[in-house]
Amino acid sequence: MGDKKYIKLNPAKMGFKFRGVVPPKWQSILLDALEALKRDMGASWNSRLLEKEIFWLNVWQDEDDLENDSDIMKISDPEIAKALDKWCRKAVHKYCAQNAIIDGYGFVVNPIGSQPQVWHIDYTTDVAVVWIPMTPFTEKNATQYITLPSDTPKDVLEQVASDVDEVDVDALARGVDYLIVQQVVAKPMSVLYMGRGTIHRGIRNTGKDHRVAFFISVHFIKDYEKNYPYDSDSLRASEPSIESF
Ligand SMILES: O=C(O)CCC(=O)C(=O)O
Ligand SMILES: [Fe+2]
Repeated sequence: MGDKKYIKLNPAKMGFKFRGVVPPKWQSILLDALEALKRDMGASWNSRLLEKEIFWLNVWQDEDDLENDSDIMKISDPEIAKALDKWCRKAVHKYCAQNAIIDGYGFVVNPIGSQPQVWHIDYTTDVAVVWIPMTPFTEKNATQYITLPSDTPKDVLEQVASDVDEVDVDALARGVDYLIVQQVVAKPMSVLYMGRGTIHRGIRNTGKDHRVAFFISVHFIKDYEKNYPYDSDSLRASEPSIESF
């Protein structure tokens, strides 16, 4: 199957799907990994929470997606790191659409009192994410997302694809008859698959707990340099110096 099949945003792929619950044996790996990471972080875990911004702890990322090694929070316990890595690769096979290529995994934390995010698509139009709540996803802390009608005009989809880091939802709404905004509410250890190109955002956490999720991100295009049709700057969007422009 050629890469070209995947390049456009496709409303049919957008949205979240519940894929079941993490088997108990693997739940303990995720819990151990989070505890190990917090231990490794020491005081910086709390200082990150106090910044009240949603933050990512990338435990592993594919070399091609890495701008800078310091973005990675390696788990220092090798047993835990190895078990987690093994499970993530199995999970991609089990929970993602066919031919998914793993990009990275780690945790996303939404601290109490955080700032809401802008609507966006993660990295590129070709990326899907498995989300696993480590703490409850509630109406007060969990991800919102948008699904679009199957007949959404091509130019409207292209407009969204042209700037995945910030989606103008007002403009989007003007270009379609309707769109649907939904929110995930789910128990810890639920497996939620966010399809390719899903427009979504983290909300302000008005709950009583810091919300923690595990994520595994995947993509499908094999050769981005050759086959990704949009501005490849978006591939480097995680680099803070670019984000701030
Ligand atoms: O934490 C969330 O609910 C979503 C976070 C997110 O989408 C992001 O940081 O890219
Ligand atoms: Fe996101």
